[in-house]
Amino acid sequence: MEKVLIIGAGGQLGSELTSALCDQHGNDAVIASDLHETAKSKFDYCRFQQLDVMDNDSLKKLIKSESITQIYHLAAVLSAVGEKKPLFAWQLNMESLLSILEIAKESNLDKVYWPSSIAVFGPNTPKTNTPQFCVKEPNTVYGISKQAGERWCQYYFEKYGVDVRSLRYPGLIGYKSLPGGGTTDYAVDIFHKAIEGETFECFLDKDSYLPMMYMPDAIKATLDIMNAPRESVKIRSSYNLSAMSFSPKELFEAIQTEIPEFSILYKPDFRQEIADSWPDSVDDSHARLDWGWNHQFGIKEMTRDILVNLPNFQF
Ligand code: AKB
Repeated sequence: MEKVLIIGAGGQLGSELTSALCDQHGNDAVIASDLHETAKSKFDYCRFQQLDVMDNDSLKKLIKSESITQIYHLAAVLSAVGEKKPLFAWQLNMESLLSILEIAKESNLDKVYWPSSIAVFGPNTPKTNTPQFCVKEPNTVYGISKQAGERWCQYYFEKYGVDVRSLRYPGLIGYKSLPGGGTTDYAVDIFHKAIEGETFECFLDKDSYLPMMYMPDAIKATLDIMNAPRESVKIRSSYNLSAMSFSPKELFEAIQTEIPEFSILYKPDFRQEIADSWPDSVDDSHARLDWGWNHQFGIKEMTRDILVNLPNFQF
């Protein structure tokens, strides 16, 4: 029987992935963990353990005492916060990954999941339909840590057989929890302002195209790659993953179709430079070919789904 530990479960992705993993493995087979004890309130359906991923002894003890077989390591400092606290971001993002890879090697864990990001790409990367294999040269600390992390994942797979799997997520958009500290966060915040009847101040320029994905697609992709046979997962750094690309103006217009009185102001800040260094769109044909990835949501379907569900959601 699998026993699954989610690290950083209280975050945007973890909050939704945890319940999907409970559906798959059963509530008793999943432990949600987070640095913040307050995250516990999100997990009344499964076990919760307060855990600092940088506390190696506690991490090892938990994995041993609970006979953990799979880890989803989601704790990270994202791009915008990373630029404010570069050394902290590097330390957290790298040390936590390395200690989990070491534990996976020593304890023969079945599988490890670790998210990468479109942030691995940089200003010298081809911007449109960015290929899986190309020049990267990220210029944010977050991107540098994700690129280095990808190399370590591949290294641990090749040298020690650690079955680590990874996706380069685009900006993730969900309505069930708020994101924290990313450059693509505007695409979540905008829905809250639209529902509240407020003008939205966008920190990116109206034409900043970025790859994006609705959360149900991100959850599906994560489960799909983790459930794929070992030999189908041919890329052991991280897979490009794509669903849609849009600009703030296009998202605003999609929302305005449903809420005609909605208004927006564009006030680009330091995050504009980060967005400018990332691709407009990515080519995810390897994921589609190797383990059958297919997305479901485009901008229209996502916008309607969020606007129907968001007002009923209790945070
Ligand atoms: C961020 O904006 O930092 C993240 C990401 C694209 O990885 N959402």
